[in-house]
Amino acid sequence: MPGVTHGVGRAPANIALVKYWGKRDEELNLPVTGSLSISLGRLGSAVELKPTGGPTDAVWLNSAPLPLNSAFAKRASAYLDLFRPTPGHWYEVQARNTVPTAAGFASSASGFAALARALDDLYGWGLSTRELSILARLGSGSAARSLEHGFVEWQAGSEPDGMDCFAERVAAEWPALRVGALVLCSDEKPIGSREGMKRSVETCGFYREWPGRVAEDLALLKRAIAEKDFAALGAVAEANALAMHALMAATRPPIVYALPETVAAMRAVWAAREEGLGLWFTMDAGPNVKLLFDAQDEAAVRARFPAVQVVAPFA
Ligand code: 2P0
Repeated sequence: MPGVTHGVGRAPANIALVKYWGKRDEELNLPVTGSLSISLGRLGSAVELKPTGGPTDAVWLNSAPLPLNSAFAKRASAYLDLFRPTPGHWYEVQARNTVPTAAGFASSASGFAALARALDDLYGWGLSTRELSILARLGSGSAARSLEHGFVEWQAGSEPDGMDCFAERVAAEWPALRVGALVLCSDEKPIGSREGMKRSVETCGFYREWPGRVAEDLALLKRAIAEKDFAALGAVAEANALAMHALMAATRPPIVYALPETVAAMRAVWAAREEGLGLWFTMDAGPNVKLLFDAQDEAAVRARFPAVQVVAPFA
């Protein structure tokens, strides 16, 4: 388009309270089940996108050029292949994470959601949030949930082309909700989510139980959100994360992300709860733990977990 020189986009990171683990279509990132997340407000990604002369794409992360064979640069280029007006039309991607780098929050979701917004801005498509969610999903499944703030539900859909597979905001505000990141290890994980969930679908003996479990957990979570029942929200999120990690452990070869520090943090949460503190956790495809609590308990949580990084999703 003449005169259009660059596009920009921003998107929040998100943490799933009911998890996505397994696809029915690997090319379109269509999930087996729905999922429901909380977006992390200002923490996320910002992307600036410019067509360039080439001879390749140039991908930058936090002002540093990424090697073209790095995982993120390869995934970004493969995604941009879907949109090049002509072969050999190259882009410069300047991605910035506004998540503290070591905070342990996934950046691929906010990165691809921000990139979808930057493409929409560059080409002036004027896409709806629903259409942007579909577009972002093609880069990374969980990116479908990073187009909105607050609670976001991603519908699994059933159409083979995925046009009914997008995420939408759940109409609810919960200003006192806090998410705390406990960064226990920032080494690269032994196996990425993409490969791990594929392996679980193919080899986990009770993967067939998972869709029913997710359907129940989604219903419980939506009721907890509607009723502002924090204990119910925490209980379903923690149980769903543990069920996902059980699927991972029952995968062949097994996938175990937890480290001794992860188990110690889980036990510390349970001990705090025994003593009456309203504290729950969730975990993703890695060893770090995310705490869920109410703002009124922040001092008590910080006293037990001095290194916690606290996020107020509705601030
Ligand atoms: C989630 N995770 O719901 C789950 C919980 C990890 C554990 O979504 O292959 O990076 O790009 O669709 O989105 C991570 O998976 O995988 C993820 P792809 P993605 O947040």
